[in-house]
Amino acid sequence: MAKIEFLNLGKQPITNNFLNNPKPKKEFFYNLKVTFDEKSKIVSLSNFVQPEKMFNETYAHRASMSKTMLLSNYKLSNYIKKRFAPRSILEIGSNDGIFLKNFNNILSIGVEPCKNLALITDEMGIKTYSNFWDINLAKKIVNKYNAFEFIYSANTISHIHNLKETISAVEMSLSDNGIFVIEDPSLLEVLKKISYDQFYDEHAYVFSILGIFNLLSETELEIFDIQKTSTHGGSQRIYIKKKKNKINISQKVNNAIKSELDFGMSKYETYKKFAKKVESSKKKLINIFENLKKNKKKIIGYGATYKSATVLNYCGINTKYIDYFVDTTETKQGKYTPGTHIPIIKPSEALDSSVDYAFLGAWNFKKEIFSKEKKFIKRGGKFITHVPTPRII
Ligand code: DWN
Repeated sequence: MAKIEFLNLGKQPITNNFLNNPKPKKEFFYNLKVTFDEKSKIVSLSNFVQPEKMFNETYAHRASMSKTMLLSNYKLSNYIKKRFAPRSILEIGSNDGIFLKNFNNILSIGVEPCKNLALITDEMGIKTYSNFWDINLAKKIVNKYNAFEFIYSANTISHIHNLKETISAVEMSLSDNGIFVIEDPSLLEVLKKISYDQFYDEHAYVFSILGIFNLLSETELEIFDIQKTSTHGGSQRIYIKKKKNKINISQKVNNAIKSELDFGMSKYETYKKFAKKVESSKKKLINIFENLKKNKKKIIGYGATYKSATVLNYCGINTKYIDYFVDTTETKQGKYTPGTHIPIIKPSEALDSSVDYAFLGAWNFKKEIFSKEKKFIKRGGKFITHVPTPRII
């Protein structure tokens, strides 16, 4: 059985490479292709980009920039306290502390390779290791603090290339009754929503439950519960325990696997069909931009997300179509989007009366954005989205 390529999204930049200059002398590009492994059912990028090129001290994404994410992390932390009452927590990929800051009364340790982010949580008083997660780091941390009762990792395990080592490092860091929770975008949702922008340099994997189930089958870990969440356009929270821990396994696990099998996610043809839909999505989106530009409409981008780099570069949407992007993240403001070199500005200057349309780079925060931009909507301003199908709203 083999790994088979099913999607080619063309030349793509490093999504974190927000540029200081609209005409950079040098910019790194790679060919973004996506592969299905017929044996493990895992979907991954065909070629991984060197981690140090992506995750370093210039990392721009701050999870706390959205009210939706702040609330979601607050609610989750309360739920974890109630359901598991852990006395120690390790977070792999702690970003700016959006999750760990809710646990100030118990031992909380962060792991965050991006030094600028690790500094933020260190300053909050949360001991943070600014390293990549691997066996050596796990050994070091466990030697110092013992095994953890709760390990959490949101939007990070899908970013780490060596899955087997990642899981072994978790196995050695988790106490026998410990709980490991991972949260990442759901592959089923990507296939349903044609949200092909979940594929980019950092997303080495987009996980199915099936893939994680197969990955864990050779380890001492197993899935015992699953929650679907609406964050990041449709994610899944997978609850994992050691096999020797006798917590009941929820029926939701079998149900989720059945839904994926019913959707055809164990078959290559399903992914090939998805690739055809991606091509058609590209044509439709370009058409929308072309028509609006013919009619001299002013279009801006809303949310200079990492995801949007895939759409913009794949569809060739650049300054010919979009005047600028607006983004609340200070470290992105004053810079230019990777590959397409569109200026990024701060919200106070963005949606003036000259703007007719805003392309939703942050389509996953549509609700939050719509409620914030009532004035723009009231005066006839419209949004463009490519999910689930390119259209004007
Ligand atoms: O996995 C990853 C996710 C969790 O975060 C990383 N690999 C990188 C990053 O991906 P992203 O950029 O696609 O994530 P978001 O959370 O969809 O980014 C939203 C962006 O939109 C932020 O830059 C903030 C911005 N934003 C805004 O300008 N106004 C967001 C909201 C809600 C707003 O009102």
